[in-house]
Amino acid sequence: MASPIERWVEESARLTGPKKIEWCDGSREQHERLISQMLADGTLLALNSRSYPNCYLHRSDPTDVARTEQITFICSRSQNDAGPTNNWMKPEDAKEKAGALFRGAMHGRTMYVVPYLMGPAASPYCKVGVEITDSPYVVASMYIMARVGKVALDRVGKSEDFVPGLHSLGDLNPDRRYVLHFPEEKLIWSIGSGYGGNALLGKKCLALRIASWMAREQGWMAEHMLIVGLTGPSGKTMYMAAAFPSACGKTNLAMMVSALESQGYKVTTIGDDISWMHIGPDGMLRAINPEAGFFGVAPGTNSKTNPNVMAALKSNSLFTNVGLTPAGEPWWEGIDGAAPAGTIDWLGRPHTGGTEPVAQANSRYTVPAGQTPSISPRWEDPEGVPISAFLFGGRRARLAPLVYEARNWQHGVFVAATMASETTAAITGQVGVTRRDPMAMLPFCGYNMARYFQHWLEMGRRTPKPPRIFHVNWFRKGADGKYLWPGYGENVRVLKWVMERVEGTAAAVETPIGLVPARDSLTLDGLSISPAAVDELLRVDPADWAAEAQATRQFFQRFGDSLPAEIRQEQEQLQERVGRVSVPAS
Ligand code: OXD
Ligand code: MN
Repeated sequence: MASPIERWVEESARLTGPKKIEWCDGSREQHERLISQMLADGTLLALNSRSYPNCYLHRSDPTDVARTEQITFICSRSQNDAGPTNNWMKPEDAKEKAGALFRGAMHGRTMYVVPYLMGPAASPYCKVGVEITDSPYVVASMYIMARVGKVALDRVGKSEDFVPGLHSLGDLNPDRRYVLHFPEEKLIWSIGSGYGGNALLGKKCLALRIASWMAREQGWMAEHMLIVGLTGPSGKTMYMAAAFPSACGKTNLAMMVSALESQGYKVTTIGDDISWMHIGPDGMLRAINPEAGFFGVAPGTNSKTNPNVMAALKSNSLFTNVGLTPAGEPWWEGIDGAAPAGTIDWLGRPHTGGTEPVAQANSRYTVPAGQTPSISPRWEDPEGVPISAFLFGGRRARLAPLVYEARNWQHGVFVAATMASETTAAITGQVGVTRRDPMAMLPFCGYNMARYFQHWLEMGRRTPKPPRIFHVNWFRKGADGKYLWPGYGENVRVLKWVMERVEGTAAAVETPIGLVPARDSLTLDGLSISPAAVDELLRVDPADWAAEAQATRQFFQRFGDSLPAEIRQEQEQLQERVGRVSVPAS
């Protein structure tokens, strides 16, 4: 008798009408065959086999280069379950609309069936997904980003315990592009895009949107967080998870080379994008990285901003929409060195040296996680690593100090829920617009965010030893408009302060927004920074915070009465505290 997976594959084949069906077993031969096929038909170009062995360049359709939030929907039965921050469509309407597009969409194409695991195979917390796709590039990417093939089929057996995801490139027309999540059925449908976040269904669709819904039902957490370990001179490692909106340096922080290595502080990487956390038998939150690779933004990546990933991406990697040098090597804006004469841009045209970028702004590398020299020996620990601290942050040119600690869990949830980042010209063309992005989950929370805040509050109550919560801001600027903090490897100084707060050895000063480092509790030796800059980095301006409190109050109005009372209470407290300070002394 056919298994549930086989039945779903048959049903999908009846809908999409492929010329053949190929099951992906995760074997090397199958992978190599797929690569040869893509080299032959131009889907991939081989890079220099000496300097970039087993690396390939893919150029996507020029209209299909980024995640598209406007066509991403949560298709829950009730609109209220999707909440005010998600696009919503009735499940029947979504099936009808996208079903019409899927009908016959794979005509003349091969349908690949990709069973995959999110999470280490030995972990009780990993989940099985099965992606059906007509894009061999998606299959090759899934081979890097997830554990593919037999390992997943063995896990699911004849059970129904898998998340099905149906994907087709369709005709790549942006008007016929949908990314649909049916959380009650744990089903994903994606059509019309071959781009990472829309098409690699294990990542944002399963590991965040569907998983966040499951996590709330089952009492765990699926978060848009990197996971790092900080090892101190004693040899003991403390693990932290951090959430930042895109373009705030998550991947770079995850793979940072510590500026304090000579003092015995070293950073190791467990994950750069997603963290699944369960309450462990020791009472701590235990985090696994459900992914097996890094899908990072290429522009700006170089041997200063991220030497570890630069070393990792020298083999077995895919590059999407980057430039190509005459030596057959990838090139992007901000990589070490200028573009050599004869470089071809991401559209395949000779680069003329004009203002047109060589690499698309959202061009990517896809790299096996195990290849980064900074990978933690525990990155595949089946039980996960114990998390001692959460870090939240964004780009705030003026408002937020370098680091501050929340007074307690409830306050920390408020700090995370009010997280925001100011846009940069590179992203939107509109500089300095503040975007609220609670927990960096706005585009990824698969249900009503008011309930998500409630889930956070409950997880804090249920976790005997919850992580301490911090807010960081690497992007504060001085009056001259220049960054006050050097960032990158120097950020370890902030991680060290966090570690020492958890251990109870670092001093902090109470302010209306939380606990800011006492002036001499930060390790600044070896860093050339003026005392005035440090004061400015740690300053809390009540007038700015009063304006911020107004803005967050307005943001929360979207959630109406569903906003948890605790968040409302924290909001009122902030307003009261900053108000109190700003009253001039009589
Ligand atoms: C990503 C994102 O690609 O957050 O990781 O958009
Ligand atoms: Mn991300």
